[in-house]
Amino acid sequence: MAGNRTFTMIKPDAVRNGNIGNILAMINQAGFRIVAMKYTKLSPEKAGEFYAVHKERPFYGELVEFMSSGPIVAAALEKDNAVADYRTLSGATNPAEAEEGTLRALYATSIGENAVHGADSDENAENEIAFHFSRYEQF
Ligand code: 3AN
Repeated sequence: MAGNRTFTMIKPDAVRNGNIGNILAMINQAGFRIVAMKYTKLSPEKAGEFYAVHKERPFYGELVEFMSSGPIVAAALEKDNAVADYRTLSGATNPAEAEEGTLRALYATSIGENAVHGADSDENAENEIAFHFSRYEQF
């Protein structure tokens, strides 16, 4: 059965470019309910821990540096089929390949600075939500 929660971050590039409001509006219009949300900044240590699965990838250092370069918005979202539907709303990792009208087609600038993160499985969504939010911050 498809899970009903996913985890997203509005990344430092989208925050710097003034797109928090536009992205949250699209998230709401797509039918997601906000379960938890915070405006925060990841330390390099926290960003490294969050992306530990990518440790061996050549872009890991760049990714950690970018994700800790400025504030982000972290949020837990609820909807039927949340993980897959949020990845559809986000578009391809590389904005050049992202479908028209998706968050990344509209707001991402490159494969590294690609506006939003979206969990890639129900299990990772739960872990990522728990990484950022206590039980008392989820409504
Ligand atoms: P997605 O975020 O679409 O699930 P992943 O899991 O392949 O994509 O990559 C995680 C993050 O790593 C991406 N959001 C992107 O910021 C970064 N990334 C992926 N591929 C590259 C790359 N070739 N160069 C720089 N950064 C990358």
